[in-house]
Amino acid sequence: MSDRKRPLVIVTRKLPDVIETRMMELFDVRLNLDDQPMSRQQLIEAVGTAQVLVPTVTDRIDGDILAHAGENLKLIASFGTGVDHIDLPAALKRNLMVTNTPGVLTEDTADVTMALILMVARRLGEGERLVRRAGWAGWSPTSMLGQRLGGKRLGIVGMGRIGQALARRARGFGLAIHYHNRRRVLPEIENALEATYWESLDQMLARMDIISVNCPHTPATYHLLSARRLALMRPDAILVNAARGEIVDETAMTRMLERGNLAGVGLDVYEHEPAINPKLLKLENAVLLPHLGSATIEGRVQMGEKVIINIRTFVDGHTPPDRVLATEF
Ligand code: 8YV
Repeated sequence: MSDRKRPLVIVTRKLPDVIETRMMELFDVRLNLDDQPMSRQQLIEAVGTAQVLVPTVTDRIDGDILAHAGENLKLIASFGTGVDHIDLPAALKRNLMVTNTPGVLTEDTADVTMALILMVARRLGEGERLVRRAGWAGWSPTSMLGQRLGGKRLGIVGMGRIGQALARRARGFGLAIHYHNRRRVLPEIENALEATYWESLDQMLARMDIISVNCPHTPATYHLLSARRLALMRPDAILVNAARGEIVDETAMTRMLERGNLAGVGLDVYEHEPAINPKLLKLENAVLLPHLGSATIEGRVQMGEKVIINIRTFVDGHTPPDRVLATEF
């Protein structure tokens, strides 16, 4: 068995070179250089051998996989902030520590969320496609008119780090900030953002021009935007989601778009990633991105550094800084 300071660490996907090199220096590490996602069987073998597993959002670490965890496995140091791909109660039952990488992808994800809002409201994806297929006949006073952002109301569902970072950006575009959250945020944050709190999500949905989903996916937020709640939105409203696909009922949302009951959607995440509802692909008023929220070189390196710090702190016998508590989810 490897010594305590050089634990056997199995990484499920290719990480930035600089992170992999540092892991080689510090740990007895098994990398995945060709970046092929691991099969269930490979994941079972990995949890049966490793002391530390480093998964990503594309690995489903469910109870069945964890039932194969070997005695050596002590830590799941996930590369990413969301932990909905890990069965936390099952991990807790096996006394496994779970860590994530919060904070370092906040600004990047807020940037992409703001970009989605702009793309949908101003029809930028549609315009780009028009130019590429040589369909642009030249400027016209009345073609491709979108909606002005300034003066509209943005309702943020989930006012955590990313929700607040989005609010700061949105204010610069002249949007009024509204939000719904499990807990009301501190008065100084509300004041700085001039944000209006809605205890009732239903009431907020019915009154906003734009809704942005920025909460984590947990059993409590699965289909939070259900068919019933989506139907409360105004037909001229826009919905964007850069959090998790499972929070929105994708089938109901697609039907509403098809019927003109929603003006447009901007999505960076999907209910059954990487599969996308084929009907969405046909809709001009849907902006579809491939889960790019945290996809910056700087962000991915910082995420890797957090993974290393969590592992090192843990093997040194301390509580890692980004310990995930099952009670928070
Ligand atoms: C990450 C994300 O890239 O961190 C998250 O929760 O959704 C993404 O931006 C991904 O999770 C990496 O595992």
